[in-house]
Amino acid sequence: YTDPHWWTGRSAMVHLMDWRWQDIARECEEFLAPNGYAGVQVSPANEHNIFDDQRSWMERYGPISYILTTRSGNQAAFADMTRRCNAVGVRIYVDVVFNHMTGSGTLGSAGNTADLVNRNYPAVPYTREHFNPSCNIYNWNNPYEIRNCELLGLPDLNQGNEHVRTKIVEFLNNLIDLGVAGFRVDAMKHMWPGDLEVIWSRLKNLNTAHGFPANARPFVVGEVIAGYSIENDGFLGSEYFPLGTITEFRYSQEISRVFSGNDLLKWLSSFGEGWGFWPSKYALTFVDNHDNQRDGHVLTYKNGRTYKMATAFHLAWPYGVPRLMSSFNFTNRDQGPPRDAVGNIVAPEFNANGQCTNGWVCEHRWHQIKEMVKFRNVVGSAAVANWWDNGGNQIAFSRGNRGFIAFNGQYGIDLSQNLQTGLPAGTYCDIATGIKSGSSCTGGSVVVGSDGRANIFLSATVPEGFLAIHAESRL
Ligand code: LM2
Ligand code: CA
Repeated sequence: YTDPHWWTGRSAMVHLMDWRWQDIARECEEFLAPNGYAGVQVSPANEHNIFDDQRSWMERYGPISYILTTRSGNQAAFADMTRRCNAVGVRIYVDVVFNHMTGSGTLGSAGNTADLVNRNYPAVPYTREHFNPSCNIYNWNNPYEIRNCELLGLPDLNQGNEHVRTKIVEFLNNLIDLGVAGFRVDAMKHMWPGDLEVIWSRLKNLNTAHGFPANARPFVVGEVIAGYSIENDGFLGSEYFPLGTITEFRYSQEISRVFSGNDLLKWLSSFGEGWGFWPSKYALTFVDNHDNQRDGHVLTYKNGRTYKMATAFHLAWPYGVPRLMSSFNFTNRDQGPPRDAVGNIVAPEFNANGQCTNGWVCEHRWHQIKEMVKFRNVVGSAAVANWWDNGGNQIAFSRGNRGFIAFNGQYGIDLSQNLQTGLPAGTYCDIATGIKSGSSCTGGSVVVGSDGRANIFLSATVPEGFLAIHAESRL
């Protein structure tokens, strides 16, 4: 469950939060595939409660049934998306919510209803006997409470119940039939690993008609926050390793802390297992996700320069399975995605530079981020080499002889050094400031000598804060 089934030469996924299926299909064809993106995490696809006038994004984490009709489209549109994205080598991972059902709102996006008082969800169907007895999670270190009581007061399904297992398996197998490559499992730490193992064992192999090899198992990223030690959390994240990868929240917190200026960049030389994070194979990494980008503790699109630097490091560094965030603009936490007068989600619109304009942020289209995805694809599995730092906030390293990147996070001090890039001699286009266009570069360039060394200059005020060159940016 740890293989994301990426096409050869691709290496990063992006969460297109709250995009419609038809818009994702088009984005796969027109932008993601041509720019080497490997996959998309899509928002929950099953029927959810309709909240209020604001049509908050949170709606989609309150299931009403497993019918695939949401604000993003219906099952036919979902199937069209997976077919078109798989055809161009972009995998679809769907956010699945089955720890709980909605605890508010009684009308669903497919027109079904819920009777909250009686725990009645007829479109599944679930009734009271399928839920755990009602209790609050008071002690987050108690493994029984976090699994069997109600997260945020949401009615908690009992995954030990045979009928519940059957309904979840049917739901996930329907998505597999429709061509998904895997799942983002919401609230995974609130479900027992043993119950999930039974459910996983009943899942089909991925659909070969969508280009997956025979016997391929779905990729899984489980939302598991913390779980660092029995003492702190009452359970271990490693209990979930047999089920796939899990979200490495420490990665998000620490990379944000470092690039916010609260720690030295030089310590990044051991980022990953060296910082006590999960083994790389089981770690899903991100700078921000749809939850913590709203909490103000991590870097997000709102930070601009430091966010681009953190994301560039994220993509340049070989640890974990990287997931990028692609947001809609928000000014309050609960705000929903861009919509029209009657509440329907609207398609992203693009300016002449290909940047989103009408409320969608589209970080994945930002020049530096798009180009760093390419950097990651070009360097492939080449090892980190030629690490250099100034003892503070200026760092540089290569990925074998395939790519080289330097960061200047030192306030007020230019980076001006003659450094070993590991690359063959030549003139290279700096992808942070430009792109290669024929035999010239639209931005800065770097001249690498026959000894692999180059004069690297990054002024303290350069907007991007980093410089990167790779085998395919050679002029
Ligand atoms: C997650 N991961 O494990 C999601 O990433 C997160 O976004 C979800 O919460 C959470 N688990 C449950 O799926 C979000 C939001 C919550 C919101 C829920 C459900 O952050 O604030 O809960 O979605 O919409 C809110 C209230 C809650 C209330 C619920 C009504 O906080 O008290 O429950 O709405 O359905 C009665
Ligand atoms: Ca639970």
